[in-house]
Amino acid sequence: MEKHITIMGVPMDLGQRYKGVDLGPQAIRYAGVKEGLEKLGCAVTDLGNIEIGRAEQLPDDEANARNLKSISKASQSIAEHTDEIVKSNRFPLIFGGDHSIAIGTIAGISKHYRNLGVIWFDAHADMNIPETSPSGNVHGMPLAASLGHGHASLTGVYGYIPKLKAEHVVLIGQRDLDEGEKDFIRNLGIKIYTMAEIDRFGMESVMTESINYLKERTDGIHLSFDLDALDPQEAPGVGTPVYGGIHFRESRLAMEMLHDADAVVSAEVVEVNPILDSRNQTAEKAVRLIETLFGKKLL
Ligand code: B3U
Ligand code: MN
Ligand code: MN
Repeated sequence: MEKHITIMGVPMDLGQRYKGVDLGPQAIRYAGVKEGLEKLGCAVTDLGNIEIGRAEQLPDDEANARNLKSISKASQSIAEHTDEIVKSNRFPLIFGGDHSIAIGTIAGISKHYRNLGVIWFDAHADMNIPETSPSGNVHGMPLAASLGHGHASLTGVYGYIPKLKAEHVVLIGQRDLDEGEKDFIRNLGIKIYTMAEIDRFGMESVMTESINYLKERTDGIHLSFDLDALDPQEAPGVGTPVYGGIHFRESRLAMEMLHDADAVVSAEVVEVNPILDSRNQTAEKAVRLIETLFGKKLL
C-alpha cells in the first residue's frame, strides 16, 4: 500500500438536493484522518478543498440532470487535480462531497492505467442516465457516466470515453436499485453483490471473490466508498439513507481485506453530510475505515 498520501477535499453538493454534504471534507478532517494516518507511518499532504463553482441555473432540466453544466465544469477541474496527484506518485485520497465527484476523480486516475478496476460500496448503483433517473440527481449517475453512458457533458469529461470497462467494476452493498439500473447491470453483466448476497454468503467470501475477480483483470483498483452503503443506524449522516445496510464491522473487515490484497491505488469517501449526522459519527466511522485500509490492525 502506498504510504505517501495526498488528501483533496471536494465540497460538491450540486449532484443532489440536501445542504451540508459540501461540509463532508471538513467533517472527515475533524474526525482526525491526517493524524490517524500519520500514526500508521504514512506521509500525508492535505491540499485542502478545491473550488466548486456555483450552481448555474441553465436549461438543464431538459436533460433531467440538475446542475449538469456546473457539475461538468467541476468534474474537469476534479480530474485535473486528481491527475496531478497520481503524476506526483502519491495515493489520491479524496473526500466528498456527493458521489457525482467520482466522474472527475475516475477521469483523472483511469488514464494512468490500462485497465483500472473499481470497487463501489453503495446502497445504490449510481448507474442512472438522464433517461432512467427518477430524480434528475447527478449523484445517481457517476458510474454509468464513467462506463460511457449518459449525457455527453458527463461521459466526455477530460476528453476520453469510457473511463472504465463493465467487466472491471464490482458493486457491493446495493439495496435500492431503479428499474433502468437493474436492466443496465444485467445487460452489461456487471459483477454485483447486493445486501442479499452479503447476508447469504458473508462479507468475507464476497470480498475474497471481489478481490480475486479484480486482481485477475485489472492493474489497479479504485475504491469508491459511499457512506450510505453502511446501515443508517450506524451512519445516519447521509442524504439518502436506506435500511438494511452493511454493518460497520463488516465494512471494517472489507477494508482489512483490501489492505491485505495490496491492490488499491486510489480512494474516495463520499456523501458524508454532517448536518444530517449526530456527533459526527458518520465521519468518525469513515476515518476508522480509511485507517484500516492503510493497515491499522486491532492487535
Ligand atoms: N437511484 C436514485 C437514488 C440515489 C442514487 N444515489 C443516491 N441516491 N445517493 C437516484 O436518484 O438516481
Ligand atoms: Mn453513491
Ligand atoms: Mn448511495
